[in-house]
This record gives sequence, structure tokens and C-alpha cells, in this order.
Amino acid sequence: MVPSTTTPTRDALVVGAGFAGLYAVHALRNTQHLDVIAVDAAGDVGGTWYWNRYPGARVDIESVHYSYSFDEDLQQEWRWSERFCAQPEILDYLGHVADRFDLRRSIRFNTRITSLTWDDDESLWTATTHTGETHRARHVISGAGTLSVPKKPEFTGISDFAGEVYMTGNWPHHEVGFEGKRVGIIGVGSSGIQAVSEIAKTAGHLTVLQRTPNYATPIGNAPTDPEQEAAEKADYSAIRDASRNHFLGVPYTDAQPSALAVGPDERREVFDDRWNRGGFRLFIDSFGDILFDKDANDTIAEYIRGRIRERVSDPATAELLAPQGYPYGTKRPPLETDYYEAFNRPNVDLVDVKSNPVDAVVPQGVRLADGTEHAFDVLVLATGFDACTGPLLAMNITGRDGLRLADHWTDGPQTYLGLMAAGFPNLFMITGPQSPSVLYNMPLAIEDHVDFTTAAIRYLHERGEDVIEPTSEAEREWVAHTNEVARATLLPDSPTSWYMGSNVPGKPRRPLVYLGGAPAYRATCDEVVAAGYEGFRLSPAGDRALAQA
Ligand code: N01
Repeated sequence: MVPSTTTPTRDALVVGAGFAGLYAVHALRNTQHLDVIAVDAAGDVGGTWYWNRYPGARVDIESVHYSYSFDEDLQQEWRWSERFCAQPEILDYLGHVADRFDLRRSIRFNTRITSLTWDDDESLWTATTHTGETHRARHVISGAGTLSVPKKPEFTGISDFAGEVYMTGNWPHHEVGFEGKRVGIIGVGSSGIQAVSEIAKTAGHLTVLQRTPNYATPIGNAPTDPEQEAAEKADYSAIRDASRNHFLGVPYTDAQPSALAVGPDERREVFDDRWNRGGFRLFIDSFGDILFDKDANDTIAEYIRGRIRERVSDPATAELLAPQGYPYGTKRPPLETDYYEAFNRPNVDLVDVKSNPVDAVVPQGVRLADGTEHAFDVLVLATGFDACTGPLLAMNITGRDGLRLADHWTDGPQTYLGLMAAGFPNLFMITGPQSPSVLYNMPLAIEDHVDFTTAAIRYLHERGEDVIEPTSEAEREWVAHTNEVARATLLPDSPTSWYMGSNVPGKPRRPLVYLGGAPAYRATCDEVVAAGYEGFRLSPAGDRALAQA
């Protein structure tokens, strides 16, 4: 589409109004005084917390840590009611941030980008939206998210289902009641597990269709303890520093080097302690080698299986729920409240759809491969996302010389620092593929990436340049480094994991997350900046030298 001559050219177009988009608008508009417009397909702010409003949706990093750190007054004044807050409260928080920093006036809601095209001559991006509107901007900052494109339902016949169908990743805004209804849920990742615990409480009958059992462990939620809150807020900046210097972006300090360096009793004591303290402590704060050494991993995997057997009354159901054959942590570990106890209720059944897969959705329910049918009034799809690359590819991005991002990424994502891609100038992918993103505490990962972006744009302006773009060589090296780091972990051993893209049929199986940890990643970014944006090429608008190189 040819942009209308009246289309204003902005300094920056921000995609999304979740944690990333909101902070990007604030940083670029309020602190750098740039002309910024943001768009979001949703009707309001919230990003992932706008769409994922299924029963039980809740954060699984403590809210005191899973929140913005950029404004001291904000973090002092905002009060979380629980240790791990539920979705409505996080949405309130993001609404509060939008109002407090006057962000809404820069955001066009109910606006989905359908294409994003770079103009080589003018060095500008043109975005077209689903309404046919165009926006032109020098820079695009994508806060489109990592887990924002739900995986398309893979079941034939789904449109013929006579009952109600809901997706956890795109839950309706109206109340959904389960009382007296026969509910089926497919998927037991973090979303399915949270939803099962809640839906089980009210459904007439709940059938959980499980393909791969998960290693879910207790979240350990509780109301906020005012004394603990006061202690945390007394030195919030120290907590944030400790978070930023931790692999996962939380201020945990108790990890011991190796599960194999201690005897079984001591190991059990550590596991028990982290289990009881909840959150990601078992995963990230028990022993440092569980993600790297299969024998170490076996010890924690067996520990969790033992805990599941203790909690589930029926031994056959317990065995089905106990994961086997893949290492703990190679699929993203879910955190739960009373998930395993749900299977002790008379109104909840577990059905193994690994040995007997879903064949089709039929008008009255779900038919399995052996011909058995399960009748449902409501079907919930908790089947996950086209993670990390999906949200970017959905924007139909075309860079220099007509290069399509979809073609550039045919064999998996290629980025420099998980932030930019060669051939796609001035396109910043906040928490993009091959950055620590979801293996870091997201609000902090977002702040780091937005701060990098803001500084890069300022640096360009100071030098009288307009365009920043990674070199192909820097990109190749980063991709190779990302793959090499992943190979040193157990992650590639997972049968299906969105970390590797292997949950989506046909998607290239590649590490989508940088596994070197947030501190190492931040150090690399700092070195790149200190060396004058090493690996990037800076140029004036309209310079086609790189395109022709
Ligand atoms: O998605 P998932 P999710 N037939 O991909 C099953 C974040 N999150 O939405 O494992 C049958 O983890 C699939 O089975 P299998 C968090 O980062 C955070 O739950 O492929 N089953 C699996 O069981 C999380 O990791 C929170 O064999 C099928 C499930 O669907 C990420 O979002 C809460 C199937 C998908 O699990 C994604 O979690 C929620 C099929 N054809 C989410 N296709 C917090 O707590 C898929 N499945 C902050």
C-alpha cells in the first residue's frame, strides 16, 4: 500500500501495550522526547495479561520482583496483595502505570499490524494495520511479546463442536461458568495446570486430556506479609541489583554447585527446603547443575515424581501424572496450587492422549484414536503458543531489498543479541528470539532491552546518523554462540518444548532463548556498547551501501 502523503512520519512506532510497549513509550516519549505512536490489537493495555484471563491465571515469579524497576516512587507506592498476584491485579497495575505516566494518549488500541515494510530510499518503516491505516516511523520497537500468538488448534472438526470452545491464550472477557457442565481441557503446560486447579472446583465433570505430563511444583502463594514487604521496600534497589545479577532475574542466593557433590540425605534436605519455600526455588535455587548434567537432573526428577505419588491417591493416575523420559526443566516448569490434589476429586478424570491421541473433535466432544469418545459441553484448549518468533512473523515484516523476515528465518531465528536482525534496520525486538527473555524475569529483561534501544537511538542522534543495523557477521556469530550455549544444557533433550520451537508442527527446532543467563548477556551488551556498538553498522538515512555490499 502506498502511504498517504498526509501520513505523519514519527520517530518511533511501538508495537504492543504490555510490559514492553508501555515502558518503551515512556522511555522514548517521556524521557527522550521523541514523537512516538504505539499500536495494540487489544482493547486496552496489558499485553499477555490482557489476553490470558483464564481461570487461575497468575504470575509465577514473586510480584515484588515481577514488576517495573524504572521508577522508585512507583515501586514504593504500588502494593501487591499476594506474593504471586493473579491476572486481574497485574492488569490493574499496568493500567495504573499507563495512567501514571500518561501513556494512553500515544496508543491506538484495537489496531493490528498486518505488514511492516522498510523503505530503503527514505530509511523509514511503514506499518499497515487491519483497518488499512498506515503509520510511518524511523524506528520500530516491537513489544509484540514472546507468548502472544496462540498455537492454531490442530484438531480436525473443531469448528463443528456443538459446545463452547475457549483458548487459554485468548480467553473471553465475559464470565465463563462451568457449573454442572462436562468440561474437557487439552494441554497441561503452565496455563492448563493453573486452569485445571480452578475449573475442577466448579465443573460438573472435568476431563484432563494429557499428552506429556509436566514436572509441576508448588508456587507457595500467600497474602503479602507487611513486614516482609517493608523489608523489601527498604532497599528495593539492592533487590533489583541482585535480581539483575541472577541467571533467572530473581534475587535468589541459595543455589549449591552440584546435586552430585552431596549425599542423598543432604540433597533431599535441599529439595525439601526449596519445595516448601515455593516459586522457582527448586528449579533455579537448589543445585546449579540440574540443567546441565543428566545425572544431577535425574535426582530432582525422581524427587518430584516421588512428591506427585504422595499427593495423588490413585496409583495408576499418579503414574500417568509422573513425567518420565525427559529431564526436568527442559520444558518450562509450571508452578501450581493443589494441581495434583484436583485428581483426587470425584469430578476429575485424567486421560492419556499420548498412547491414544486425539483423533478429532466431534460435535459432541472429542474422539480418540481408538474410537472412544468423550462428551463435553465446554472444551478448553491450553495448547500453547507459537513462541518467540510467532509474534514477529505475524507482522509480515519486509526489510532491506525486499527481504522478508519469514525467509530470513526459514531455518530458525537469526538475530544479533536477540534484539535486531541483519537486513532489518532500526527494528528493535524487545525480548526477541535468542535473548534471555523468558529465562529472565520479564519486566527486567524488557527494561534492559528498552534501555539498550533508547541509548542506541540517542547515540545515533548524537552522531548525526539515522540507521542502526547489525552486520551479517555479528548475527552469524551470535546465532552460533546461542546454539553452542544451548548444546551445553539438557534443553535439546526435550521431546516437545516451545523453548526449542518443537511444540509447533513444522517449526524449525532451534533454541529460541539465550541460555547463557541474564548476567552474562547483560555484560555482553555492555561490552558491545562500550566498544561503540560493535557488530552494528551506523549510517545516515538513504545510505544503501550495506544493501549493496
Ligand atoms: O503452553 P505449553 P502453555 N494434542 O506449550 C499440549 C507461560 N505461562 O500455554 O507437551 C495434545 O507449555 C502440550 O502437550 P506436549 C510460560 O512461560 C506462564 O501452558 O506438547 N496435547 C502441553 O501439555 C509457559 O511455559 C504462566 O505433549 C497438545 C500443552 O498443550 C508458556 O506460557 C502461566 C497438543 C501446551 O503447553 C506456555 O504455557 C501460563 C495436541 N495436539 C503460561 N498440542 C505463569 O504462571 C499441544 N498440546 C506466569
